[in-house]
Amino acid sequence: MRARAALWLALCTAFAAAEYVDPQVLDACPGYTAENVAINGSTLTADLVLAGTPSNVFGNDIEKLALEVVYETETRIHVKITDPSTARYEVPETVLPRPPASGTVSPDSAAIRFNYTSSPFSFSIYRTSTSEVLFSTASHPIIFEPQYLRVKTDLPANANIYGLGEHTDSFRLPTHNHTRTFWSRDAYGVPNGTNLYGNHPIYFEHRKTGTHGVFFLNSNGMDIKINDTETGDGTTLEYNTIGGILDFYFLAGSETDPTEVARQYAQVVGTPAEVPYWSFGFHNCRFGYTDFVQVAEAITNYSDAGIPLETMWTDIDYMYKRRIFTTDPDYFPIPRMREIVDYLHSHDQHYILMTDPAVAYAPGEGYGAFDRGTELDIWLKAPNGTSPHLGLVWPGVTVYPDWFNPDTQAYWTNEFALFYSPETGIDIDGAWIDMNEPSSFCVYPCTDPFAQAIEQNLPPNRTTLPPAPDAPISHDNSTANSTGTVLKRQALTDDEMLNPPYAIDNAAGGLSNKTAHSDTLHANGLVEYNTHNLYGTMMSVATREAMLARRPGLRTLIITRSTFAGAGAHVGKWLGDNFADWDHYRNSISGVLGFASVYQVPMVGADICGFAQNTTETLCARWAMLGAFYPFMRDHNDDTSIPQEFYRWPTVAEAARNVIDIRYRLLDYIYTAMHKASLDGTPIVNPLWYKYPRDENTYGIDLQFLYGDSILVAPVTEENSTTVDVYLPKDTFYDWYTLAPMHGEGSNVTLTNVNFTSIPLYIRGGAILPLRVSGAMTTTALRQTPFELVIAPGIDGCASGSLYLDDGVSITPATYTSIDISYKKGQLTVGGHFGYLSDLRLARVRLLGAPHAFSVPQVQWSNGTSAVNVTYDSDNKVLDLTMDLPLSGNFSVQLS
Ligand code: MIG
Repeated sequence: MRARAALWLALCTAFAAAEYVDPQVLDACPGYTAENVAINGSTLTADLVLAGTPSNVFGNDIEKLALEVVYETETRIHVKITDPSTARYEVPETVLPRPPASGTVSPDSAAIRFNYTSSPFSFSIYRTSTSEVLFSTASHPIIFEPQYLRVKTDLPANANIYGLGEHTDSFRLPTHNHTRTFWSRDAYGVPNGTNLYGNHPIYFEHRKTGTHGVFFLNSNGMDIKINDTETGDGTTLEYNTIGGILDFYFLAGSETDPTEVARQYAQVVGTPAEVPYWSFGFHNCRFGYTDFVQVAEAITNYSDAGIPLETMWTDIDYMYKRRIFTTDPDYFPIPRMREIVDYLHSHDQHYILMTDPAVAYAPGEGYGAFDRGTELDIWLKAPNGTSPHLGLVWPGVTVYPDWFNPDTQAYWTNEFALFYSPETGIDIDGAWIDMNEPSSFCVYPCTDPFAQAIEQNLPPNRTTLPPAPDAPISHDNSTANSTGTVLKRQALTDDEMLNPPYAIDNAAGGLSNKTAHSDTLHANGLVEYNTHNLYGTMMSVATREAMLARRPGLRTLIITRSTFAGAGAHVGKWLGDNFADWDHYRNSISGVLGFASVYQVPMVGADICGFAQNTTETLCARWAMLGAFYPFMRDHNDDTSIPQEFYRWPTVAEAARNVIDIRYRLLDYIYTAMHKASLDGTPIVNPLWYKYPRDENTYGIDLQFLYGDSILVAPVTEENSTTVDVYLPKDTFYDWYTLAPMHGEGSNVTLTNVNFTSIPLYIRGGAILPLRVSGAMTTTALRQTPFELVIAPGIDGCASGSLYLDDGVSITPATYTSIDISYKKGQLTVGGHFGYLSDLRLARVRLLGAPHAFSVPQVQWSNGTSAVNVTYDSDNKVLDLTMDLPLSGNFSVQLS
């Protein structure tokens, strides 16, 4: 063994600067020794001193590191390893504020604990109650070099790992030779196994004994590799990042409730932003509405087809020469656009336009958005520090706002105020932000034929690029660390930033391909190399500010393409350019689960019916129905694909009418879930295993999911099929349509004859659903309809639910209603705070699984009594009470 280790150590050095290094080589690197270990209350510090000959795998090993471990809460440990002699880049607090620690936590009372060995240094995190090791670097030395940092843990065989996205792979990640790469990318077709638009270096690991989380707070390019151990008796997970520091948050989660870890993660990255009630309505978009008439026609056609359209969207087609903050005077003239918006608003509908970050480079052309930004000097800079960094996007040569520049917010807010002015511009209700990886059409160094072709198509006066930048300036400057010591900031040369020694597995190739070049400069001495993955989230924050400035005090809907950890606190997200095929229909579920149940970005959905390529009637029908259970429901497609509005085919139209009716009846249920999410991060969409954590059959399920806590959605998943195997855990369920009870046996139930206008849905036993009695054509009309309570008792005969309602638009509503509803031993009890009262009425109560009819002639109401009509459906065991009561105070009623 020893001889073998020595051999690997020798090889370790020899492999310097290789692109691929055998894992065993890295494991044979010397690692560190912990010295001067000091424990002070909830904090442990130590020096980590390089042990033995440097390995210098991808640069020189840093000789001395600083370790700091803090028990921040009873369920969270923060482990940070830095270079005490250099101010290395860290994700700025302005982008991701760090969570406060809750006073002094005694390690003795913590749910997870930190353990270490000094020589060679390694650390582990274990669950206090069971002593189970959750994370351990033992036998995998830490490597810390200027542009290569590595940490590796052992995990159980076939570990159940979820997260590490954005991705289109299975929700439970493969554990065999699987690499997740983090580098925001304009990822047309969203291929499996590649880096996409968003970066969320968080995973949840589930074991029968509990669920915990590990968040690696690092925005640099990285590969996270998951693989079997050589002997196959375990899994390893290895972080390989090309910058920043080692900064981990370990989340204890819980032994019994997997959603606990989601809430703990929300404490770190922020709880989701609340969205307007209307944003849960149905949205329609397409790239390729070539003039305002087509937009108007789509609005009318939806109405004629009786399909509720809540929000109409328009893509970059509206822009003049595809320049942001302009409209094409011939095809999308402002007066006509304003008529469309007025029409929508007067029909309680909404409108959203796309805004890209890239601004056309147009000196001397009187293009305000370019001129004002130039005046403020807010563009990303070329390495010379003075000329703007130029990319190539839809309008041709472009510059990009630098969100780190202190003047950029004012610029962006002003552009939104001007162009989206209610008085003179287009009065949008939400924003759609795209291309914010940031995307560019160029492959570095931007001389490829595609780029040239676009350049040749540039309008007059824009046929030449500005002169090449002067000699690079030094990025070297100084900054003070938290202890006030002035440290020299880590300085990388352009070449080091363009071609780092460790090449991450970016599907676009080099770091600078199809995006801002990695040696591009931001304000405050920051470089794209470090901050690339933050661009979309920073644009999100700036856009939210700009929207809030237009309509102070009102929530908005912002949907972004690129995200980083924490984005959900500001915006929602769509899953980018999928294909109109069954694979993408299927993998949209794991995409939605990732964002809604792990990343804390619950307002999420994929392009329904598929973005690129031509959809089909049956795919679109199935997808309309699946998409009704994405939190964000939008039909969108590409300009080169056939039109796919829901009214284009009879089957799709009928499917859409059916399912939007169901979605709208459930709207207050999901709105209530969203409100709870905004308070504490409880997921609004759940994988089955969140609710059945001991049932191993559920761990890999990602073709079924729970909308909210209690609606099991089980779409047909195969082309042209009318059959689906639905896994029902051992529990009571009720068929959504007949309301008949079914006993789940922990096995598949095969459904046949699922026609193309319906989707299998089940209510989980134990739930009380606050439903609207019927759907409506707009969410405004929906809010006028009365409520129905559906009581679905669980195995123990009990059920509970809740309802939250407010004006649906205010960030701080003046009044709200928040009630708990419970059912036990035949008694239904409704109680809570009844502040928001506008027309809330109760029209119906249905008790499912009722063994026989009861006679309930009166409901005892706090302010009186009301007659009720009672019927009983003995086939489906449904006791049905109808009434008309104000929902304005506590009440209870005995149903047996
Ligand atoms: O280069 O605005 O993902 O939804 O329709 C493509 C046009 C730019 C990509 C977005 C897509 C949008 C399209 N955009």
